[in-house]
Amino acid sequence: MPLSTLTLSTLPPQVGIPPYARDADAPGVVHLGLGAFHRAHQAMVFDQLLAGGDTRWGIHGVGMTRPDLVNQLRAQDGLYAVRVADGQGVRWQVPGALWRMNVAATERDAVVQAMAAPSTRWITLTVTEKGYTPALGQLLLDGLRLRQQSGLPGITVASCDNLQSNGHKLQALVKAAATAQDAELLLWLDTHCAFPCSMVDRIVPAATPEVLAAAQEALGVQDHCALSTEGFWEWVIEDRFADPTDAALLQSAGVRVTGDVHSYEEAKLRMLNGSHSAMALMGAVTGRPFIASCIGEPHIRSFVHRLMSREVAPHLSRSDWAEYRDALIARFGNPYLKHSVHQIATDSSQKIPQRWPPSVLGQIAQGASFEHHALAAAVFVRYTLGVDEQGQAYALNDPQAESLMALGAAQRTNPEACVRALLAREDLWGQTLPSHAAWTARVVHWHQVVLQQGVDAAIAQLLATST
Ligand code: CS2
Repeated sequence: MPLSTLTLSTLPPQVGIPPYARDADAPGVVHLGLGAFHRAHQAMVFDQLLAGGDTRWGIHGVGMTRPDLVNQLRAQDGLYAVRVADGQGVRWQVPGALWRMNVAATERDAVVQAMAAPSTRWITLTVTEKGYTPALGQLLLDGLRLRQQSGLPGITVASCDNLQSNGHKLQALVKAAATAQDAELLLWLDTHCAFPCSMVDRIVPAATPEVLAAAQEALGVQDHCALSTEGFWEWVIEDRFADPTDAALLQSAGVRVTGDVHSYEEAKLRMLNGSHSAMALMGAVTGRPFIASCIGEPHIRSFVHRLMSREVAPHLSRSDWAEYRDALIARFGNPYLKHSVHQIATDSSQKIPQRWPPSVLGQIAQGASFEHHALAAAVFVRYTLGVDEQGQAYALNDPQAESLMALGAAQRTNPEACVRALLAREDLWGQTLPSHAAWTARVVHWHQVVLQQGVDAAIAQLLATST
């Protein structure tokens, strides 16, 4: 018997279950992007609000492309277990906030209707960096147009992806989908809808067979959608809501509502995500499977510590960065999180621009060293070979995979030209770095060391210097 409404009452008493009716009301939130992150982060915040008696936070979840996940969740009535585990302990919880589900690719009309449902008050999004396409803008605009035409109130549309100024980017994307006939709709969007920026944080790896087996053991029933995460979570959101009373409600559930999301966003993108990408690429090339296996190596731990302290922190507006750094290093080492380096290396072409260039440019402006980022960039170039240092082949899972591999293929025969070609790409590095001779020279240098002596030796060499 799988986990479902029917089997919920059979779960052992130590498993947390929703203490509220899950079918009495219509969902108040439409969420786009039903991946692991949302289900173990926001869905658990909304679960708390529902548990507090506010029935407006049920989720109409939308998988963007994958019918398999939505089908599995439907078969379990939107229920799944989350293992929350770290040095503080291990507990299992079944959040109950996911009430309805659709797939945008095959059930677009149902998604548009959901956005325009009278009960809907929020649209939230975790569609990943590459999801911010004109098609997404059009989907949202169609839903919002239907709302406006039906005379319904405006809503809050909150991007929760790892993009700087995500709310502004989303608002611009939605508006860009409008045509000359939409003047009234645009006015309505500006006056009645809110697009707050937000920073979300919780490490939620894609589920592994080990987690599914642990779920079966803990629940006594099968759960095909179980997830594993850490105790830590953070959601910082700009105080800009269609319904201003939502601010206090979210705060009551532990969300930080502030006028200054920017300092949290930049610290998280460059410290956490920036280190993640560097470790993921190092792990992929050296054959270390998980982030915990990387940070468990003293030389990689020192590299990450120095990357954050010397090259990222000087440009952050958040002043408590030293505690933040130490907390991150502890989180990366969480042994319960089997966070695959290849999962994080996925879509690197879309992630690097947010994560590395701002710190490199900051260092350049101060005449300071950017060696750690240069080494990380060199490892990225090495990663495009598609084979690790043990000779094991791996796939590049990236919308730019083909062009990256085509450029990277020449690195054994003509390494310098290959690095130059990859560093010339403005879509990855922005407008300034591609023409920065010293940056290019240092990446070329580290790439040579990586090719000739391997990633570990390159890291050791960098650590032996004081830069
Ligand atoms: C990771 C993030 O996959 C990745 O790119 O860096 O998913 C990271 O785990 C989250 O942003 C943590 O909040």
